[in-house]
Amino acid sequence: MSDYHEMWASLGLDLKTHDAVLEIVGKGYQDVFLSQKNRPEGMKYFDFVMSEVHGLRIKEIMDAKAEGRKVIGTFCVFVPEELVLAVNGVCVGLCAGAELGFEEAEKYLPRNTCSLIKSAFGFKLAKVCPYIESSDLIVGENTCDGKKKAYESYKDIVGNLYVMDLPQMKSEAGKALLKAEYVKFAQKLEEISGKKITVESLKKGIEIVNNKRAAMSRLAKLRFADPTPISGLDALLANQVYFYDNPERFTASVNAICDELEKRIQDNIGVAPKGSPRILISGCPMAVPNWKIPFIIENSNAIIVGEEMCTGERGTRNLVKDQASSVEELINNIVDRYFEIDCAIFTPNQNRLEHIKQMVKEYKADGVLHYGLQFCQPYQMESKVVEKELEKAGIPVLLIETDYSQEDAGQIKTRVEAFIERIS
Ligand code: BJ8
Repeated sequence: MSDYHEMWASLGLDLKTHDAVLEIVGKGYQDVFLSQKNRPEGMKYFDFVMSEVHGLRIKEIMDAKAEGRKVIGTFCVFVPEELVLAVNGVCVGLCAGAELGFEEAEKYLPRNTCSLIKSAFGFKLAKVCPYIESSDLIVGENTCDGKKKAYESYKDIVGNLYVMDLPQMKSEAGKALLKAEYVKFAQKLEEISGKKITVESLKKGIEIVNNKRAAMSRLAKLRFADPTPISGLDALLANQVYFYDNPERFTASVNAICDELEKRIQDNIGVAPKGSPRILISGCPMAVPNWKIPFIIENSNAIIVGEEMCTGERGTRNLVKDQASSVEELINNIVDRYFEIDCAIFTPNQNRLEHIKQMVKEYKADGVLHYGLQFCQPYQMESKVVEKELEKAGIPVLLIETDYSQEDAGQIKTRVEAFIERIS
């Protein structure tokens, strides 16, 4: 790896803490990913991306900024990357999956705030995230109460926060609100980039993101096979890298893995023996380096076959229709696609229940592990409804509530092992 210290210093990172973070994440990556057996060759690309996630990728982003392109940081899959690309911007995910800077974060947030929100504060306050520091605009969204209220303080810390309102109900009024917010966001992007969104530029943005999502769907479908050709950990990694990488290069790399996996399926090669217990994970998103639960599952002789999460199918399914002759019609098509996202902030949220059941069937899952972050009201509340609905359908469910610490890993492993025994 090249020496990027000068670049990190120019971004105002705390070099000592940042070096320590890279070392811990690098070690974790070795233990979790590189220790897996029989990985697809194509995962080498993702290993490289991860080794350079604060290096080469940030260098590329800085080069893009030098060319006048704007970097837009996001915390939610409701922020349409298509619009960012339509002004030739770069879209990056800012969610973090590690317990860092929490003490500082708790000066702004109550202790009983979910780890995802705390880490957004922690990473900023500890000055360890080059993505936050290189963002020209950070987009917050009024989703759960935690995020909505936290952005009021986050605004003062980052200084370049833009907040998007979001509906809470799948009604006509809700859809109209989403459209109004996307139109406003498009105007904001035009204002900061100095570029006008045209039919051509928006169609191009839609095409790039559709291709990225189509590649992820292709990868997901290959996991229907038994034996499964790729581990859940590696598939999750692709879902996480989805938020950082150059979209076109990412799409090509995922499609290359898919070619390899198709060959594996033909040759009956899998990462776990045929007939291994198959688990679907459902719930809150898992941001890098939050690999605790998948690591436990896949080191307990089971295999994860799908993710009903925003770092998974909730974030990548459904494409935007690109047939339209005006920017407004294209924005309508974007609204149609994003309005289908069944995040637990919506009430009621029957579509999510149907989607989980549909995924269980398609992926031939033997059981569902519902992952809820501690203090996450929407997903914790909904987990009870999910449990009831799945049990009614004869699908075994395990509800896990956890945070970013490793303290409960042993206890979770015991529960996961018992669950796997039950579904085997
Ligand atoms: S569309 S899941 S990315 S809001 S875990 S911060 S909900 S208290 S992340 Fe999300 Fe968008 Fe929905 Fe997806 Fe709040 Fe829960 Fe914390 Fe959460």
